[in-house]
Amino acid sequence: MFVENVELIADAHDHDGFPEPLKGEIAFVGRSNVGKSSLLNVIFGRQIARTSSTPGKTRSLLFFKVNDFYHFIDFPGYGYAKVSKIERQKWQSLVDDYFKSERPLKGIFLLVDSMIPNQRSDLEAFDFFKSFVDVFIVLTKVDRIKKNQISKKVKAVEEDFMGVKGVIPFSSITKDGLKKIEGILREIFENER
Ligand SMILES: Nc1nc2c(ncn2[C@@H]2O[C@H](COP(=O)(O)OP(=O)(O)OP(=O)(O)O)[C@@H](O)[C@H]2O)c(=O)[nH]1
Ligand SMILES: [Mg+2]
Repeated sequence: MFVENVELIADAHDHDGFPEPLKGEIAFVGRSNVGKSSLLNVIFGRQIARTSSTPGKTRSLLFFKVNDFYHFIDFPGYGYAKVSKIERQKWQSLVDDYFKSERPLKGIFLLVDSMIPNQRSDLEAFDFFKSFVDVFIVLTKVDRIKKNQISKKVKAVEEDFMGVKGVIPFSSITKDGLKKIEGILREIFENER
């Protein structure tokens, strides 16, 4: 287990809501409904991030304080067609606020749905995020696809997302991939303790 203790400490709708930085933070990003909050709950070992089958559940930046030293951040999802223009602009300005704030960001986990072809919105998000920090891609919901489909998807992601630091197939139901993700978290924070 990586997470020894966790607490939700901020639900930020803009810059003013961001908590004081700790030693480092990790952002969890991806399209609406891809499974960000579910992944965080598995990493935390408890149901603390709200999940929903309705896309767009997470609307703000949720800062979780982990092991007293780090923030793990649950980002609101992007790319959901039914979201209004105003909601889309809100998402953009929240993300801009975050990346302009010079937070101690150590890595990004970009979640990608393993069941669908590579999406333009994910490629665009990837290009943006990788200009700031190392990006790892988590392929979600692999419990829903066959083993040989998983390796095909890993290859397709490695080909399209140039410069990705790692691709991890994951399921929040079977917890496949959790050990690998915890290993990456340990590596990222190795020098931060
Ligand atoms: N089968 C399966 N379903 C999953 C998995 N992860 C998440 N889900 C389901 O997918 C839906 C969305 O999950 P969330 O974790 O709320 O997704 P999110 O990315 O936080 O969504 P937003 O907050 O709306 O951006 C829920 O119905 C989850 O139960 C998984 O690994 N396998
Ligand atoms: Mg969510």
